[in-house]
Amino acid sequence: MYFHDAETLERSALEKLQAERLKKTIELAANSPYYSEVFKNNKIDPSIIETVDDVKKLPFTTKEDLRSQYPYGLLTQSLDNFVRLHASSGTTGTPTAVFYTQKDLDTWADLMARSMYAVGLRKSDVLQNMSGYGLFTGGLGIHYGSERLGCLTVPAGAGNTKRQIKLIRDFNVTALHIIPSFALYFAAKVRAEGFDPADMPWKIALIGAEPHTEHARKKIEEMLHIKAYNSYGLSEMNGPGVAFECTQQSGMHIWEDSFIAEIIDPETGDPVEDGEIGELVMTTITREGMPIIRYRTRDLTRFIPGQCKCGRTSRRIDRIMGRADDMLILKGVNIYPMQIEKIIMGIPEVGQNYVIELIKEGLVDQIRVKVEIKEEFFVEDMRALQGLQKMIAGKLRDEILVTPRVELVQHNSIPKSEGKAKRVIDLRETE
Ligand code: ADP
Ligand code: K
Ligand code: ZN
Repeated sequence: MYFHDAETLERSALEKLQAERLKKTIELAANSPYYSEVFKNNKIDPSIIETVDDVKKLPFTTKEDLRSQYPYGLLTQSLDNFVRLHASSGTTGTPTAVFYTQKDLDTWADLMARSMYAVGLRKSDVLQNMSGYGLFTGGLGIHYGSERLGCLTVPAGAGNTKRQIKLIRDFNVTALHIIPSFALYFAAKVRAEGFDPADMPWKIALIGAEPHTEHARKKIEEMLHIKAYNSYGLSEMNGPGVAFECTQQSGMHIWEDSFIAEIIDPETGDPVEDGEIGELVMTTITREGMPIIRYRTRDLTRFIPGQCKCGRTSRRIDRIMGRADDMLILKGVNIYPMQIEKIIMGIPEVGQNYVIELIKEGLVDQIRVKVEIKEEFFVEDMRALQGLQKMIAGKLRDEILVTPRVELVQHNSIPKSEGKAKRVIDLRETE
């Protein structure tokens, strides 16, 4: 049933383990130029940690801190002990670099293998990794995890859908790792190549790396005839394999024997009430080369109360609502891109892609949602299109409380990137 004993540890035993590992982490981190300074200034040493809750006594680490320490400021050992580096994809600015010792890579591969096991993958599976390789952790991270589990692993990389389909058919691929915004596009391509997704050998898709809604997941599952599981991670915490859904599909288990997770109010830094939405803060407790303490992920989510039916004791987080950086403020109302996705993905006429543009109308900010419409609905009948446009704008207003501009565009007319989708584009300076 489970890949590792830690998945079902009693809470008290798990928290004791976390506290021990946190103590050890502080000891290790003190060897890095950055934390030795931070600890000195804040009078921090391992003795202040008695329970896992004492993590709150430690200062936060932000993306800016990592940037200011670029590249080596957080390393606890001399560079010759490191064997790999990754960098965040830089979706929101200058990248940050993360370094791994061989032991760190082994820990990561184990966590990844555990994650894949939790959704039903076994060594008899054949996994095709359709995410880009390179500095992005979704390539090698998934790859080594899949090998660790014993799956035959096809390092297809991103793009070239024709070749992807051939590999899948030739090698009887049973599992895909694919970015959600690409998955819908891919499903359409499979049909366009003359194949019925129902006849393909795949059963399981690992989707993640970017925010997506439950609607998008359902759409992916229907269009590809596959079970899709949410995979969460970030390079600062290794990469994928931080939190993962199990077959229950009811939230992502955080691997708490490796990470301490908190959810805070991004404004005050205080913990939110259990079940409330806030910013996820993570501390590594099994990483030796580059431990990171109380990292402000900028990702918004909540702890799901209660225990999962699968029997794992680790807490679960809800799907990521978006990044704090992606929040739009319009007429005083906070709007998250995922609220918009939730609505438009639920409309049958809507195709695979959309983009939210931030524009200026006169002196005020406005948003324009460009939505691709399925081929069969993109009729020449202006009146029908206007009706659709109005309906979408109305549904969006009900959700986000302001009425956005809605522009309907033809199927496949919004450029599709092979990596993470850019959902919000700021055009206020350019239009
Ligand atoms: P970048 O910040 O440049 O995208 P990473 O490649 O490290 O850097 O990506 C990590 C980020 O990707 C996370 O902080 C989160 O915002 C997003 N992300 C990763 N997995 C998911 C997921 N399953 N759902 C939503 N967002 C995700
Ligand atoms: K195998
Ligand atoms: Zn579960």
